[in-house]
Amino acid sequence: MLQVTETTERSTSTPATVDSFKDEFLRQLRYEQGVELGTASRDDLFQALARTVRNYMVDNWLTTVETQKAAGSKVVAYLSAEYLMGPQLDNALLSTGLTDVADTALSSLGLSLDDIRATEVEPGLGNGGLGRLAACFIDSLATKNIPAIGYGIRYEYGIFRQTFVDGRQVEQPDSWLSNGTPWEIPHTDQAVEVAFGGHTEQAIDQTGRSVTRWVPGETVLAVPYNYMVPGYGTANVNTLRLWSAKATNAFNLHIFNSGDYESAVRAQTVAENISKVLYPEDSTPQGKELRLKQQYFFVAASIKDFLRTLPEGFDLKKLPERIVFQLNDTHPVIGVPELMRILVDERGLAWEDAWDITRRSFNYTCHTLLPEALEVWSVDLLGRLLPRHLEIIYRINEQFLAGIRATYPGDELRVRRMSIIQEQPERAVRMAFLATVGSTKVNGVAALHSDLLRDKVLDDFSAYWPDKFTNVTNGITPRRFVQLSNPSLANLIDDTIGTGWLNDLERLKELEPYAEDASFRKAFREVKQANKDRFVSLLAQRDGIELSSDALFDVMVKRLHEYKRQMLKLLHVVTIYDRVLKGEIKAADLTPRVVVFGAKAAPGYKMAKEIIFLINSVAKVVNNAPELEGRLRVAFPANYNVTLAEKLIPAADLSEQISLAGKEASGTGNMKFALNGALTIGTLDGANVEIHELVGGENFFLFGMTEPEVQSLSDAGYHPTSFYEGNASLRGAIDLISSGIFSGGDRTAFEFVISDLLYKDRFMVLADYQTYIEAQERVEVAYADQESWSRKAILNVARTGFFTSDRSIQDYLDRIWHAPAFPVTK
Ligand code: Z2T
Repeated sequence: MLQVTETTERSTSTPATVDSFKDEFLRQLRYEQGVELGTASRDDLFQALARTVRNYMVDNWLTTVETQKAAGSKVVAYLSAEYLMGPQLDNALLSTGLTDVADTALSSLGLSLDDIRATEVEPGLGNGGLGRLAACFIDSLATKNIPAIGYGIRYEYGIFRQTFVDGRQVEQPDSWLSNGTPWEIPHTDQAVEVAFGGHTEQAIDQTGRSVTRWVPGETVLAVPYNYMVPGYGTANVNTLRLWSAKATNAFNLHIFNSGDYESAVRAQTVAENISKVLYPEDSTPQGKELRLKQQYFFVAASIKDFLRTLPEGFDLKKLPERIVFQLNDTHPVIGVPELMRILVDERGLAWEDAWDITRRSFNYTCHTLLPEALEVWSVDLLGRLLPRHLEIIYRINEQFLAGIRATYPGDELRVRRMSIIQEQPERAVRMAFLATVGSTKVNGVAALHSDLLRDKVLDDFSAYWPDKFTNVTNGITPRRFVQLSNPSLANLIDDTIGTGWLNDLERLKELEPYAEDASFRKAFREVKQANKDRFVSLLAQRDGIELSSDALFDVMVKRLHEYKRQMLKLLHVVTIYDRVLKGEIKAADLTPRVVVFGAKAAPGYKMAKEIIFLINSVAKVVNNAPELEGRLRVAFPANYNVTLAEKLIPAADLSEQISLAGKEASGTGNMKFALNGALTIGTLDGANVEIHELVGGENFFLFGMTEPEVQSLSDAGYHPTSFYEGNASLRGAIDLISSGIFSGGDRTAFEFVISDLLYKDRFMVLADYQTYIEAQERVEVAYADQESWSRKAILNVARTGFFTSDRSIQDYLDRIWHAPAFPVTK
């Protein structure tokens, strides 16, 4: 039998052979799934295979946990309400080095790894960029041997499954756990209690001091579920710990004692609802009570979980040497008053000491600039749910504002601006301010974003604490988004510059000279073509969408949001159609183009849902328009998720990153596309600025206003109607939509969208229309010269190694965490 030692010894402590792998797989199938090979369902096969691979990670995981504990090294605790992990099997095979072993073992049983991997249901425990970033970061932390733990929530239902009914989005529950998941290990015995509600009272402690005590109204259990997070090219396997809510024994006792069995059971449901479902709003929090409960639930459990690992008698003043909590946006910021409560109320520390420890233990990453995306919690709700925390927040605020008054005597306007408590339209806690006050460092997620945070959103704070503010530009894991999703490109890179670049991504620079090598360009184009073919057959099978792969693939995938401007992309599509209908251009002269959209709308976001309906309506007509001679196709596969992204991104020629400048904090899809050899058409927004700088202006289709230009236009008074009136092509596109041609003659069907564009257009779609169309014309010209296009595409790959999340993590380490790597030796 084939013995694959070279790849397996690196990271598994049990060297796997094809035979031992096969034995373990068959054992799993028989004794864990309880089926015969001959009658096993696809899911049986997947579960058995996944657990087989998982078990090859366990030894390294246990060793990692033990060695890190013994060393007492500093731990990075990443606190995130979302982890958008994507399918796990391939990544586990890659990091254990077992891909070939598994493939051979399964083949010898007459099974196909490809078929089995396609059955995996991805855990969609996130909305979009923020959740996917958390997943990339824990991958890089493990790869870089950093003692780290990811804490989050094990939602029973992740992000909804999107379907289209008559072109409109309909949400279905994502019951990703219905067959169970092989990747988790629950620890009911390690559950911790989390309290809510009740009131506070004054008490006298043993030393005769007056102390505040929180007398909660209810408690729930937080049960941890562990997921292994294997590093790549290392034996290090870190932990992702997701909490699930369970009713406490008190609930069960209650069931016994009360005659009212029914309402007792109902109370149990209430407790367990906490981790029931992920809130599907990206960047527009709804202020729901259950959401605040979720936040406190996972943060309180996580802090307790970490504190109990400290040795008896540990001097809490040394806490910042042992842990650093990273707040992934404001969702976990209730951890700041929670740690204060533990230190002051439970551990008896003086307020000042506790405050010093707390501030030194937390750091805050902000992910937005949109004012409506900044979380606030009404004082009413917070006081009801967490009365002691509200008192602590008040005291933090009092002290903080005393400092402001001392520095800026008489400046009460400033005090009101900076207060953690807003007064209008209702008294509420500004979570971003609490996070800023309670943290050592505050970072934005791309250079431009960090500048705008410092100079606009949090300018008073940066004036007061200039050293608090820093930048860490986002990144993506090249293991998942190059090696796994684009194996053909990865192979070509291996063959060209050798291996080792996957965890040293700047080495992609070595590809630069090959941009001038015609045979490399040809090979590179063949990779892209093969990826298009692969995507086309996937879409035929997945959605029944028939496409030609012989076209420019123009892709816009991201959450549906007005600021991201899917409408601008759609106006381009409609403009082409309009010009062909009017005979201004000949269909035969068009570069065949496939426009792919992928986007979920928050279920309560009316405008976003209407835009989805409009895109689907335009697609239906355009795809059947004989005038276009099949030169323009619009595909909008439903339920864009990580699984689809991994197939779609490698197939793209053109990456649409067209948000209004100053609105997209970073974007991370933009990085994935560039690293897979797509060219970007984009504005100077978020990380586009850095991509543009790195790849060079000749290799990027730049258009649109800059952030300062947006600001001046807005200051001067923006009137979208004048752009409509002054631009015939734009008028043509908008009029075509209003004509009813996309709605069976109904001229009012898209009024909601169109009248907003004409009279409000908060994100200045009409102002950027002309330069966008011109940039698309440059795309057409550039694509016509395939050799030159390939050169540009190759340079995009070669010059974007900076965007590995390994580099982001190194920046966090250098600028914020200062936690040493701790390689695990087996
Ligand atoms: C989110 O995905 C992002 C920002 C949010 O602000 C919330 C969510 Cl759920 C509160 C995104 C940003 O929009 C995007 O620009 C960025 O790349 C991503 O976070 C990761 O930083």
